[in-house]
Parts: sequence; structure tokens; C-alpha cells
Amino acid sequence: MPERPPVAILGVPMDLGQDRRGVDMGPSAIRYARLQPVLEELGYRVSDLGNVEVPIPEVASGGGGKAWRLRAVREVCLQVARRAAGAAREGMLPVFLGGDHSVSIGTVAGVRTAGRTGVLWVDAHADFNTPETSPSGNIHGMPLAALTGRGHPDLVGVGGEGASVRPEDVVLVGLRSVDREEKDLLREAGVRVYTMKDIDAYGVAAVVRRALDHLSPLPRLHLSLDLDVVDPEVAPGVGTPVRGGLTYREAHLLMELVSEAGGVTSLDVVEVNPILDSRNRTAELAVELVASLMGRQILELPRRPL
Ligand code: Z70
Ligand code: MN
Ligand code: MN
Ligand code: MN
Repeated sequence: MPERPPVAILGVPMDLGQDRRGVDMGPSAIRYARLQPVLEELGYRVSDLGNVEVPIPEVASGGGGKAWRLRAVREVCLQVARRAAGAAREGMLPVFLGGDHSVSIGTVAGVRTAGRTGVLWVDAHADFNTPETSPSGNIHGMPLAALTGRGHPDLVGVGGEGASVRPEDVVLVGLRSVDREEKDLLREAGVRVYTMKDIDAYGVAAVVRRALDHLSPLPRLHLSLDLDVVDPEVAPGVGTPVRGGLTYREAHLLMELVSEAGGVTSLDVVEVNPILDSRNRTAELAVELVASLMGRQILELPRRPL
């Protein structure tokens, strides 16, 4: 991967994976916060591929039993996967703008067709429910389970035959809200988890180093950034706020350290809800965090490690 691969922005204005309106406006809010010019100032060539077409909840087809609007979510994710696969195979670095986190069933299924993909899932939640374990029936609580081959066959099947990612290629960071049966699934799957407690105890730097030591041998790295990982006092514009999240500086440091270690080959920015936000703060934070991930530094000087 060259140092500054061309970037492709793809919006997925989907709010079907949960039941609060507004997250469908995430792509607009993030574009309004100047994502493209900020990346261009960092030296990237950027094409905005526009949005994938998404039905509104009023007309979206259901059919999932204990997974709301399953049919419509699957259709959207199939489109997303097709676009994601195209961008990744052309050597572009796709940046996907959600939408709720169910969009990642499509993004990861697509990019992994270009090579075995490690997934760094940065989120207050584990998103590891199946329709059977989910207390809500909301598909945005299921994407990581589906990607590792668990849950409804129509979601697992977005990635074609078999699972999109191996559980041992997944690391979760920032968790602080996990459902009871979801915990059992996480344990059985054997994915790596660093909770907020681990961050409190060892610091972001140690956690990121461990996570990347584990994932960096793989040819591709996908970062899935759910803005609700950041503390709601800093990032209020999310559908499912949970106290005790990353501070402003911890969130930036996480991105800066991933960047320093060689960066990512694809990225999701999800769960920004402008209706619940205050003056687009959360979208602006999202763009800042992407900038830190994509190489923005406080000081561009050669530095000596401590
Ligand atoms: C809960 C559920 C969730 C994101 C909330 C919440 C899941 N575990 N995921 N926000 N991104 O309903 O499954
Ligand atoms: Mn999530
Ligand atoms: Mn979340
Ligand atoms: Mn949410």
C-alpha cells in the first residue's frame, strides 16, 4: 500500500438498524464538517462516490422476526459490499460514512474480498448479538457477530459463503455496555476485547500497541469507528450514549497511534446522529479523528521515542 493511497468516500444514510431517527443524516453532517477538504489538505486525492440508496423506515421491508427490517438492511448491505469491494480492489482507501453500525455488515464483507482483513472495532458496544440473544431486535447490535459467521443467515450471507472475518482477526476496543448473552457469545468466539477498564488500567497506548501487534501481520486493516466510544460529554450526537467513554485526547491518541503504526486500508465512521447533536460537534469530532488517523500531526518534526 503506497503512503498516500487515493481515498474514496461512500455515504450509507441508513437508519434501519435501530429505532432513533437522524442517524441517516450522518453522511451529510460529516461532509458538512469538511471531511473531503481536510483529507486533501493532508495530501490525499479524494473522490466522493456519493451515497448508496437507502429506503426510509416507513417503506423499508421487514421480514426478520427478531431482527427489525432485516430484508431492507440486507439489500442495502449487499449494495455497500459491492461498492466496497470495487474500491478496495482498485487500491483505494474507502471511508464509509454511516448510518447506524449495521452498514458495516456490508463494508467489511466488501473490503475483505481484496485480502484477509483484520478488524479493529472501536465502540462502547460489542455489536455481537444474534437475533436470538438481542434484547432489542436492532440489527446495529449484530454486525460483528454476523461478520464472524453468527446470527441470521441473511446477514451472515451478505459476505457470500462463510464468514467475512475470522474471530481471531478481530479486536474490540472501548467496550462498556455488553448484553448478558452477548457476553457468552464473545467468550465462545474468542475475539480479543479491551474494555474501558483495560484502558483505565493500562492506558490507550498500551492497548493500541497490543491490538496492533496482533492485527498488523494481516494484509489489510479495517477500523470501524462507532462515535459512541467517545464519552457523551464530548460526542453527544449518538443514538446510544453510554457514560464513561474515551476522553477527547484518548480518542485522538488512539487514532494517532494507529496512523503511526502504518494506518488502515479501510474505515467506517458510524452512528453520528445530527438530530441529537449540539451544533454538529460530533460530526466535527469525527472529521478531526479521521484526520489524526490519516496522518495529521500536532508537530511535523522528527521525534525520538521516549
Ligand atoms: C445493544 C443491542 C448498539 C450500537 C448500540 C446496543 C447495541 N447491545 N450498537 N449502539 N452501535 O440492542 O443489541
Ligand atoms: Mn456499534
Ligand atoms: Mn456503539
Ligand atoms: Mn448506537
